[in-house]
Amino acid sequence: MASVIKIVTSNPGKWLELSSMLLSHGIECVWIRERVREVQSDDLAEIVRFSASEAYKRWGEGVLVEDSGLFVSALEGFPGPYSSYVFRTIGLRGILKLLEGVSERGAHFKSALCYVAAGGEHVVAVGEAEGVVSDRPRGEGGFGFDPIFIPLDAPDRTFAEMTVEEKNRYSHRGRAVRTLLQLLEARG
Ligand code: ITT
Repeated sequence: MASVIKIVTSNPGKWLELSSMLLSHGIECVWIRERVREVQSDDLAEIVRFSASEAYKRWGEGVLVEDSGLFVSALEGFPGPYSSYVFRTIGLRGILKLLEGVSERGAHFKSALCYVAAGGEHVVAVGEAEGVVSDRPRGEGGFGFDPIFIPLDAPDRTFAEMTVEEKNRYSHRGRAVRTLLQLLEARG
């Protein structure tokens, strides 16, 4: 593993969560605050592999890229890979509106991480968090859809009502990071 991981994301919330987790494992991080080109796909792992290759071309080994999204069951998995765009356009209110009167509120977040190791080898790890969409936004923390997502593992609060450390314990991103670290440790 490179001595410093270069986290490439335009999203400050992702940077905060990824870097605080890695730092708690003694791994130093730098933030490359850029949006990398994304390929269109329904498969987050495919999207993140492509973005990681783009990041590797520009910044070399040690880059870490993440692609994530919210998949709402009653909406057939929408917004999924389009979460970033949907958040910027119809936002939380738009998702709540689409679910008005819908009792089946199940949803999950997915995160796919790709780290590019020495020689350009891509290491991919994924994580998921199951939960439900709340009926109104709650909490000030986190980012994106956090105020309307209640994880099954801590069903009394939305992600936006948790500290960064708590959210990392239950989140898709936290799970993906823990898997990535196991994969990197196994490689030595
Ligand atoms: P980069 O591509 O630059 O990393 P981005 O925000 O555009 O930033 P994505 O394309 O992966 O990243 O979009 C993910 C979107 O999904 C994100 O903008 C949020 O709207 C939503 N999302 C992902 N993880 C989330 C989380 O932990 N909490 C709330 N919303 C999340």
